[in-house]
Amino acid sequence: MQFEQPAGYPALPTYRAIDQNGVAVDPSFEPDLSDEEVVKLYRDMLTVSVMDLIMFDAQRQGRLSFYMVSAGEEAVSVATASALEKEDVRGFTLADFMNQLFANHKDPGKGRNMPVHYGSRELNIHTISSPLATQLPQASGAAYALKIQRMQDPSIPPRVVAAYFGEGAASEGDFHAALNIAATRSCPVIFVCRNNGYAISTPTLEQYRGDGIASRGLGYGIETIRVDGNDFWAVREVMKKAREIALQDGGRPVLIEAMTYRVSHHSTSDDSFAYRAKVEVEDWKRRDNPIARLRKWMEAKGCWDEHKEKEARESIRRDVLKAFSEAEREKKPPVRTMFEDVYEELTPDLQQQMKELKSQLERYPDDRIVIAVLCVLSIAALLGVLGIKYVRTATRAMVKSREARDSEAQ
Ligand SMILES: Cc1ncc(C[n+]2csc(CCOP(=O)(O)OP(=O)(O)O)c2C)c(N)n1
Ligand SMILES: [Mg+2]
Repeated sequence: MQFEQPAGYPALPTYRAIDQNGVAVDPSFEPDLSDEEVVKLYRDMLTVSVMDLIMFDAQRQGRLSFYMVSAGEEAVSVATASALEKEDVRGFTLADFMNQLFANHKDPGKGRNMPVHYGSRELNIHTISSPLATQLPQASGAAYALKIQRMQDPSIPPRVVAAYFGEGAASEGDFHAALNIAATRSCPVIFVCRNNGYAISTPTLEQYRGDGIASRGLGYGIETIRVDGNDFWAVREVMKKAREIALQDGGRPVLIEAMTYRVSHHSTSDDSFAYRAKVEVEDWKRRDNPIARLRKWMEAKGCWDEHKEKEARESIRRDVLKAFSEAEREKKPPVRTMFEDVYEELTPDLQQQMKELKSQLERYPDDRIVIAVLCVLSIAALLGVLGIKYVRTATRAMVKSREARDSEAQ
């Protein structure tokens, strides 16, 4: 009799196509994109990163309530999406991002969700939801539906579901339920785990004792791969293959664990230097970064240089700022939409709540004015306090110097 020891098994390998210097390390790796196509995807990664910097600052200026950046993880999203079919997810524009962030009337969610909870019915993007891992059983269910649809009507083009989550979300029960049902029902779903080292303040060391998230896929009988998430080419190759596998034999689930590092704070509500050293982040930034890595590969190939980089960053910045100010100027959705779309007709209690909200808004037509007045009053009060203090100090000094003069004269 022998108990199996986790330590007796080697860690699952990590697939890489190019190294930190942009040099190919997989001898079988052949880029499948033209120079123009790679440049387009590189610009997509730059766009994410430029938009992140601008929107993080915009949150700090109070122009939106919340934001989350993707710094360090740009390759996972852009490269995986690039390997999906056009009909699946591609085509979400800067205007779409901004309309959601500013919760204006062009946001398909009608401003009812927190910023960064994007979604699009037209592009088959299920709206992001905050409760961790709830999307995973939904993804298995959606994939099962796609499978049955095709069984009933083979003329429907084959499609897969891609579900994204962090390694922290993989601690939820929903993760396990989703993998098990996808495996037993053979659903065409690709689970993409971004292992970025942290679940807000909890480092992976405190999240699990096994071999990351990938080892769990094998436990459920799912084809699994671990990939270097900072390697654009490796992630793209892996996702292409995963799509192929997911569509085999009428449907099969796949698990991808993309190893990366969360360079930024978790969100605008987090200060990561309260739980990790600045030097750790600086080290990562210097050592490896998905954007810098693809850039090195493109430069070595001769399709990119310093001048193009500068031009690209400037034009992306202009595009982001244009979309930003257009979305910020748009009207907000009507108040009534806050109460609609759950029931076919508004229930009496919802009608009552809507009436109360409307009367509050009529009483306080623009709470921003109230806040502005309060700010002015507090500044005035502060100046007043400082002023009184200054007058007191100056008076004391004058009295003292007069006393000194008088005593000298005496
Ligand atoms: C069910 C649930 N529990 C807790 C939270 C609070 N929460 C939001 S994000 C997060 C960490 C998620 O970490 P991870 O899945 O690794 O994703 P990352 O933020 O690193 O991309 C937590 C605990 C939540 N949103 N939902
Ligand atoms: Mg994480």
